Amino acid sequence: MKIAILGGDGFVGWPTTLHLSNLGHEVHIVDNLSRRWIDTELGVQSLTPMDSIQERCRIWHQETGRRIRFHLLDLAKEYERLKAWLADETPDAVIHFAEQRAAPYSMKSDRHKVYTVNNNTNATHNLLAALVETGIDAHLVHLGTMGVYGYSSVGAPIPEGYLDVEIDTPSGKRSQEILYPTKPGSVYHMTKSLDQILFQFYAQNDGLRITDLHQGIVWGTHTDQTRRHEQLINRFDYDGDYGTVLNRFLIQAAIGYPLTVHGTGGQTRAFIHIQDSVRCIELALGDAPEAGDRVKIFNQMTETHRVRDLAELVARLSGAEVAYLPNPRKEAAENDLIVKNDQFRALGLDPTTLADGLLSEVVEVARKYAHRIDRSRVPAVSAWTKELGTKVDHDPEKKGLRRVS
Ligand code: NAD
Ligand code: USQ
Repeated sequence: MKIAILGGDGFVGWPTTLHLSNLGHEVHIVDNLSRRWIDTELGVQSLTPMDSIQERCRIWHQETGRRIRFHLLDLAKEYERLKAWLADETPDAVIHFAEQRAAPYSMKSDRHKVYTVNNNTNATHNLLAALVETGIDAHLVHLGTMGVYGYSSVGAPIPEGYLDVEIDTPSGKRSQEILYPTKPGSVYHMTKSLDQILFQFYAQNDGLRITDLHQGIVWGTHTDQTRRHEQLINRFDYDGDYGTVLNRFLIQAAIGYPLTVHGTGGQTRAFIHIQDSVRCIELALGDAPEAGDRVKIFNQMTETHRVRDLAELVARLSGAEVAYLPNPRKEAAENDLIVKNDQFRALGLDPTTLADGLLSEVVEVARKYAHRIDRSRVPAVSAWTKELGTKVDHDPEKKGLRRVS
């Protein structure tokens, strides 16, 4: 297949690119490199040293003889170029990762909220409009999030996107299938909820073939392909905005930094290892909907964990301290989470779990590159409300704040 990977320079996009190229597909990356610019804005860098995207593609070619093409294009701002590119290249599938994906970054300030909504909503809508206009019959696979469902404990498993409801009508009860109600917890997660509606409309109105993957928190760093050469290494975010919880705990353990649990750590979240994430995308590509079908929605996660249990697990493995900090986010202090992931299991996904020894692999990577870590960038300082931001200090290394379990 000829596959366009929008956002292919990112944390999930790059290993997906290599995985699909390795399987023999013709892969094209489209990216505006905004994620690299955001690192500059925030004054942080990936834990792992990343080469330019052109150099990464050159190394892959040298290693495997396979070519990956890179195209510098902003999906949100360059509609006409995007349309022309799709018309010229006519990919069989388009994988859409190209959005601003950090909840804390999206809540940093009004400017960051506006940027995240403009970037994500325009990127998705421009892509949909261009697919219709060019008339190419590409399967669109979007990386959505488990976070669209929200984190209230409903006591029932979260289905894969759709919910059957019964409505009382004057002529009796009628059943209807609806999109599972959204309850986003950040401006970023809200944009993913908006994406869902855009997909629903374009699938029903124009017959676009769309798969939306509601992914949990991705952890780990290496995949089989990024291990092949030092310069193919994946990015690894550890800072308070882009670092996600388990990867943060693992690098914190590696550098002797207290594990930064927000609040009581009672938040339960869905997780998936990066190797499984790329495999799921491969499986979704092979299971495309037909024109006229509803949007196909998968829950792309393999296990759920409570944040404090993860911290305790990492502390046991590494001897790290655990710091319970004031929570900069507005979120439920405690929630349960049961998620259905039957579709990927039926397609053959064999989950990699936390127990598979990969936790120590991340700690080793972090130890190797520990000299690149700026400890002052570890605290999560983006607050969901002004009140949460000004009242508390989130740095566990500051004297008097640390409460160790
Ligand atoms: P990332 O920030 O590392 O990568 C996103 C890539 O998209 C970057 O290379 C960025 O430069 C590019 N991009 C952003 N806006 C663009 C635009 N307007 N035009 C062109 N390129 C643009 O993010 P990631 O962690 O790889 O996540 C990829 C996708 O998966 C995101 O959509 C995210 O919402 C979703 N997701 C990620 C996780 C996770 O834990 N990382 C979990 C669930 C879902
Ligand atoms: N948390 C801590 N300590 C930390 C960092 C986070 O306790 O140092 C807590 C947060 O308060 C939150 C939970 O851990 O309760 C998860 O936070 P996170 O930053 O790991 O994940 P989140 O903000 O939800 O976002 C990440 C990705 C996003 C993706 C989402 C999937 O950045 O792109 O959509 O995971 S999900 O969480 O399933 O919605």
